[in-house]
Amino acid sequence: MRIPNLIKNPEFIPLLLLCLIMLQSCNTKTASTEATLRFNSVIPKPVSSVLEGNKFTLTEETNIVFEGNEEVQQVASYLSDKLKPATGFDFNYNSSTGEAPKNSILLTTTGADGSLGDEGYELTVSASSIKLTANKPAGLFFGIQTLAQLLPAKIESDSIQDEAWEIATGTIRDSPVYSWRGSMLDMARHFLSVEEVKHYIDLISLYKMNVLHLHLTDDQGWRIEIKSWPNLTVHGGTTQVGGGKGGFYTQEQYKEIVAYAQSRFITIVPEIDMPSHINAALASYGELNPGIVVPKEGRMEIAIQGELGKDKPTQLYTGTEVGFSTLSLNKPATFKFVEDVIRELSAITPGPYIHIGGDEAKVTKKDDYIEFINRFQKIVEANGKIMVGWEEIGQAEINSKSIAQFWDKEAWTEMAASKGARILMSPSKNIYLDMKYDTASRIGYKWAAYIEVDSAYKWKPEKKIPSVPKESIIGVEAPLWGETLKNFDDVEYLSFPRIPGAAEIGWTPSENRSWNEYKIRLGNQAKRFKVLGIDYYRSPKVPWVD
Ligand code: TNX
Repeated sequence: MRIPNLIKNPEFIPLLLLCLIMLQSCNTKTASTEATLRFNSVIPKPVSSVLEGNKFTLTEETNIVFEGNEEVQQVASYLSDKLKPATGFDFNYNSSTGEAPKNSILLTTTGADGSLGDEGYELTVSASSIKLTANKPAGLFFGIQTLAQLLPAKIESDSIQDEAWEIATGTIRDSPVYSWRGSMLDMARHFLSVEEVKHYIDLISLYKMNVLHLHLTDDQGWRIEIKSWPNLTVHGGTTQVGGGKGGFYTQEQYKEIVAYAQSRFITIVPEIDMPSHINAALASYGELNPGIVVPKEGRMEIAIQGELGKDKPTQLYTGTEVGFSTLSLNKPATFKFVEDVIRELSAITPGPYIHIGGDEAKVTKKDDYIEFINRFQKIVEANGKIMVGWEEIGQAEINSKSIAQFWDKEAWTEMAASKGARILMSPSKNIYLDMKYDTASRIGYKWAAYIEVDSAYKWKPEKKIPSVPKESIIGVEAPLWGETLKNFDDVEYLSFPRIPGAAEIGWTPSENRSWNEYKIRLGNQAKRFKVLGIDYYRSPKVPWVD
């Protein structure tokens, strides 16, 4: 019997159907279940993602092409560096014009939709090529973070992996709701090395955060070299909470951190905490010490400052009390010191912001406090920068350029907003990464709240303080205070998995977010956390998929 006749035979129809089904399931173009899942699990959740369902596979022949300026070329180079270790492929990147050539990833700043803004992007994955379009290089960079999440988790590995580098086809259009999406590290309480800070930058950049605030000074340590006041680090940098050896960054090292952050579109915001939280400076320069005597009850270590008296250096402090030290308006050295520090710091900080702290000035008279902040604002602005301070600065005559960081008291934040200042949202009950998850957490504090992964996610920045309008809010920042952190594993344990949630709160409009949907996407990040070696808290609230 000839074959066409065989096909015509009704008895063979079931067999024929079976063959067709088998052919379909072996269709080399259809995306795998995993690739589809990845497409639907991106964090932060994109504004719109439309899955098509075929696949693009990264191979040795895939090229990276770019269209745009030198900064676009640098993003292309970043992409090539990011994809190489795990795939082992040598991606060349060349400039090009027009559409993406077959089997290529095109990065372009031509023809982007204006509504995507400065940080938005459009990512189109077809079976034959990938096209990433944005108005600005920052948008391309954030689009690359999405692309990385569409690839298998092993793409984050630093050694060659045997893996089919499949990406589901479809289109993602995306842009952030807030322009400040950050985290803060407190190296004053426990020092962190340059390498550790860079690693943290890499981790937060995976979720499109764009600010890293460095809490560089506090009672326990001064961590940034100030050339005109060398003892700040020579002496004030030599210890930390618990009495370890501390450390500091030379200006060169600080510049290295800033440049590394810049290459990941992250702005460094340096903080010099004043007029309180200043003991490390008072211990380094006696002429700054007003010799305030504070009550002794239960605060032995604090009392030392007063006992040593005016104009003499205080002792270095390794405890964890807050708010006991202060600068004085009446000392001739005070503003020479402040001006020198802000001037040197501004000169090595390309970003627009200088954070002056301003929190918990418990032994500074209220009128003096206000005078301090007013003068800090002038000094910061004279150095061409924008002043950022904790919510307490709302009590001073701050102007509409300044930014107040809400952490606890609504009233001061409202005062700041009513003066036209922008508000950075860091509500301690929701987003303080140093708060324990629950009673079993091995490190962390609980003074604000236990913050499980769900309550860290569920709040809405624009609903937090009813009288602060959404337009006043510049964004969201997740601070990680360092008193209880001894090493980088501790940093990871408290920040993951709350960092992806904080990043999503800053990126995705509240009306597009829901915990029940988010927790599934977060659970799908477990593989990525594992490849990245992140020592994360395995919350029972999240359906982890390993
Ligand atoms: C309060 S929040 C502080 C920090 C502490 C932190 C510990 C804020 C502006 N100040 O000095 O490290 O609590 O959770």
